[in-house]
Amino acid sequence: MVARWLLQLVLLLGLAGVLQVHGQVDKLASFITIDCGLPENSPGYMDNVTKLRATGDAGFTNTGTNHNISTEYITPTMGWTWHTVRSFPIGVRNCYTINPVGSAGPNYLIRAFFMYGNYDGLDSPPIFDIYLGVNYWKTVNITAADMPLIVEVIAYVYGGTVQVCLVNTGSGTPFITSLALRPLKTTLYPQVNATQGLVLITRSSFGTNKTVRYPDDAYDRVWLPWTKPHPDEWLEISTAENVEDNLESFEVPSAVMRTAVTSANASSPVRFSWDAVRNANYHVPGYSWMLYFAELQKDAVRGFYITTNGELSYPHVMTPAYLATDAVFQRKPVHGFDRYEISLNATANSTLPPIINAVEVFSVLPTTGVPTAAQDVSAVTAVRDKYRVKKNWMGDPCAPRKFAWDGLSCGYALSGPPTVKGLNLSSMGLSGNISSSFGDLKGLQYLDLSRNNLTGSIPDTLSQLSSLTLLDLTRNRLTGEIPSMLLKKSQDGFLTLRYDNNPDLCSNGNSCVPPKKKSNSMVPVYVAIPIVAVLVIVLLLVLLMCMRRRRQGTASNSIKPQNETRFTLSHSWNRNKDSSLQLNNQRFTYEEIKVITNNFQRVIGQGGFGKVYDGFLENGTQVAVKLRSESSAQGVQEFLVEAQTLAKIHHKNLVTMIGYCNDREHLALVYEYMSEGALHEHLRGRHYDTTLTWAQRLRIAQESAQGLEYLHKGCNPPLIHRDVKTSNILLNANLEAKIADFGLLKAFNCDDDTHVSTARLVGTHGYIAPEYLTTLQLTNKTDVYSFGVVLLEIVTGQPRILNNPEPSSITKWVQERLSQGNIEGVVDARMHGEHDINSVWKAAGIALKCTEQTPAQRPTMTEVVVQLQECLKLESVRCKGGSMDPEFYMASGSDPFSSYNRYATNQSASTSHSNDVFEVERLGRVPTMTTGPVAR
Ligand SMILES: *[C@@H]1O[C@H](CO)[C@@H](O)[C@H](O)[C@H]1NC(C)=O
Ligand SMILES: *[C@@H]1O[C@H](CO)[C@@H](O)[C@H](O)[C@H]1NC(C)=O
Ligand SMILES: *[C@@H]1O[C@H](CO)[C@@H](O)[C@H](O)[C@H]1NC(C)=O
Ligand SMILES: *[C@@H]1O[C@H](CO)[C@@H](O)[C@H](O)[C@H]1NC(C)=O
Ligand SMILES: *[C@@H]1O[C@H](CO)[C@@H](O)[C@H](O)[C@H]1NC(C)=O
Ligand SMILES: CC(=O)N[C@H]1CO[C@H](CO)[C@@H](O)[C@@H]1O
Repeated sequence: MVARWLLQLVLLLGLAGVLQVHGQVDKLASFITIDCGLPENSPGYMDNVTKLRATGDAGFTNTGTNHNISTEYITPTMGWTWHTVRSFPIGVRNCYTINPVGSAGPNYLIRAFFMYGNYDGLDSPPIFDIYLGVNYWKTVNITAADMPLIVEVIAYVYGGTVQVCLVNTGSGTPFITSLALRPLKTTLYPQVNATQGLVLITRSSFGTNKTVRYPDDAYDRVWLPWTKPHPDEWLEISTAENVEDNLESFEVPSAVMRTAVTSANASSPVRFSWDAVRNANYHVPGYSWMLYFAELQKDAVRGFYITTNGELSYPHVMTPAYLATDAVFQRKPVHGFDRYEISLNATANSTLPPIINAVEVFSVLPTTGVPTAAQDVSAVTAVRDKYRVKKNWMGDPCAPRKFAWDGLSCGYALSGPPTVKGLNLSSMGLSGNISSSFGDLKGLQYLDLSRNNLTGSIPDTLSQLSSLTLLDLTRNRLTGEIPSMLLKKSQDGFLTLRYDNNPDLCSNGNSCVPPKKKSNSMVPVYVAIPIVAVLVIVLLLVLLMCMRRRRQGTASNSIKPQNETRFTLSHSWNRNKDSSLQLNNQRFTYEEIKVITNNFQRVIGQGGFGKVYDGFLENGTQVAVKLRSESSAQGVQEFLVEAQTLAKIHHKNLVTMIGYCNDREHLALVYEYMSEGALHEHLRGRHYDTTLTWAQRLRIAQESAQGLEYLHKGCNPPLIHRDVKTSNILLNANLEAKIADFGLLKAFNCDDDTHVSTARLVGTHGYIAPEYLTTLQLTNKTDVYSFGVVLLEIVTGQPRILNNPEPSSITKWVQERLSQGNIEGVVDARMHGEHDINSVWKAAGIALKCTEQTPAQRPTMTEVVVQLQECLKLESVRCKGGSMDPEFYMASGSDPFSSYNRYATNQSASTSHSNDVFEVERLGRVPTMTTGPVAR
């Protein structure tokens, strides 16, 4: 039936003169008719049928390509609108943005046409989704090349902007034929409100074979003839008189109401039905319909009952008024049926059979998705337009979550709109000055503009971002002073500011030279140094010194620190002001190592490289000494890599190397002593009985994340740890976490490589990211994956591989429980429920996001640090028993990383078929009505 209905519409749009064309042209200037795929310079045209102007679509979208449908599908009577389409081969979501003129709205009728017509020569009609703004609207399922499809919705439009987005769901390239927008009077369709729209199923006129639309219908609704079931079942009747409409709610045109059907004899009912269409996105949509009646015969004695699926849906006898529209409609949507049959049964004393003039059927569309906060939208849009960002920056920036713009981190509140929390525009080729629009993103926590060609000075507006905790401006061509407010924030430890005004260090080849001490040394700086060059230098130095020392012999037995080599190659940018900017490395002889460890008396650890010993320096400082054994699997290479790395990087969350020994036979590294051992031992090992609290766990997670973030972002070239695991996270007496074991560390090259390939797989089973296992390609997301596994262990206290009874990864174990909303079944029971539930959900969500199969879907460590900070804040509020700063709560109540929404409401359809299911209202001139629901 639908197919026929649609084909009729094609005819309608193609045949000039089918309708009586009235004199008024473009009466409603606020109508917008867009013929998609017209050439950019086309002036548009006037539709012969409606006399409405159609324009091209160039002003409404800036992506996609124009096509003509294949000539074999063009018929002589076909309207122009069907001749061209615009298709969107690139990107998942592509949008049309329409700002209607005037003060129309907020309710609109929005209509999209699709006809494939083999425009791409592939003979393969696609299936894709269409969204109205941030809300799923319908799945467009094109089943044949010559099949026109019409998708129409009546909806409330936010903020005066209509966005229609086509989403590629992997079943072909989305395209569109035309798009129309008709503003509706606010009183029309009372079922439509901000959270509920109506998707058209059918809009039909009975007793006619003409189509009615604009100008007969002032809103350009299209009323199609209802196809008769059997030629003899219905009797068509009509009048030449005007049918009056006093109903503010529907305004059915007289041309529609003037015709009707009755059953052929008074004793048989008038029946018609439609099937519920199951939807990909929400299982059983609710339905809402309107039945329109008007008596066309003077002095008729006509009365009937209205039933739906056999149940009386209007509790009175229906006696339509003469030449005046009556409407019976559903205010609340009806759920739970596969098929809806309306039956009109005459009463016993009725001399005439039942009558019906018109019907509209809609499925109800939840429009509960909330768009991003308007101020953030205009700010990021301004940024996009200024720098011509070439990403998927289309449609709403943050919503729906799965289509959030690349490079944006959004905060999703329990109530209120999503907001922009982070912006990563690193390496995007941005040029020009820094846009002041960044300053309008009031909730921004981190902003990464590194590795671009930005020029000019740092705008003052950035210092007004009160939530900003990280600002990376490195490797640009910025000049001028840092605004004093920003500088102060950074000095006070509220902001991590990365800034260098020497962008060419990496490429001009002299990067191995340690930077001259800057006169303006207030600003923490880190400098690019290719690791290879450093390696060579350090090796040379080490060799030189060893030779010198051998000449000197072991004259001194004292173990005084000897500041022979100063590695000031890299500076820490962390907020810990105590950490010195210069790292002094001590070199020890083997004899000294023996003294330090009291002849290797107490073993405190054991690894592939050999043993770790307890020891004391001369000044009483306790240290850990890692000695490479002869039989070590870990080669000299790894040992040296670790030594070089630790010599030049320094961060409060990376274990500190105090010194080293490297003579012909012996390699040893001397570290700060971490009295509480490895995290692993606290979760499942020898410190098992001292249960870590949730706050302690979060702090450990956050500090480890900071250590990794420093490797990824603070070091140049970036470093990948490759062996992140709970046994490589060490805790000191204050339970501060530090990452250890850098033997497998790998550096990226300087030239913005996205990954490095390695010859062999290293790492620890259960922590290795899937793509590294299969392709041996490394990115910093490899570490993010391992960190996700660590975080899951921290939350659950479970090992990374569980045996119950089949071996299963911790990721899968957690996913299964969380998808059932079972967070309590996941949290380490040893915490006895002493934790903020939102904080745990959020942490678990972060962990799962980190262990996504696709590296691109994993967050960066910077994002992880920020998110874990929010977890800590939630937990600390619980501990204090206080209430949260409301703005923060909004940002963190629902986690941007988590795909598990614990607030998800059970959307299962109501299956109760109680009598009030079909509760209807009636509008009209109904003198006989004394009781029952009457609107207005
Ligand atoms: C409108 O009618 C004119 C004259 O019959 C015809 O040339 C033109 O192609 C028609 N336009 C459309 C859009 O069908
Ligand atoms: C598309 O329509 C065809 C034919 O009606 C149907 O078999 C198929 O399941 C539909 N696909 C989707 C994704 O709705
Ligand atoms: C819209 O209407 C539905 C159904 O009557 C109702 O549940 C919902 O609360 C309404 N929303 C608003 C924002 O009024
Ligand atoms: C409906 O169409 C038929 C031919 O298809 C025609 O004979 C008849 O007059 C039409 N009826 C109306 C009401 O236009
Ligand atoms: C209406 O007619 C149908 C079909 O004859 C019948 O099944 C149904 O019970 C009738 N309903 C009422 C309320 O009379
Ligand atoms: C036209 C018509 O149906 N008239 C009456 C028939 O009987 C019912 C109740 O028995 C009345 O409510 C109608 O008004």
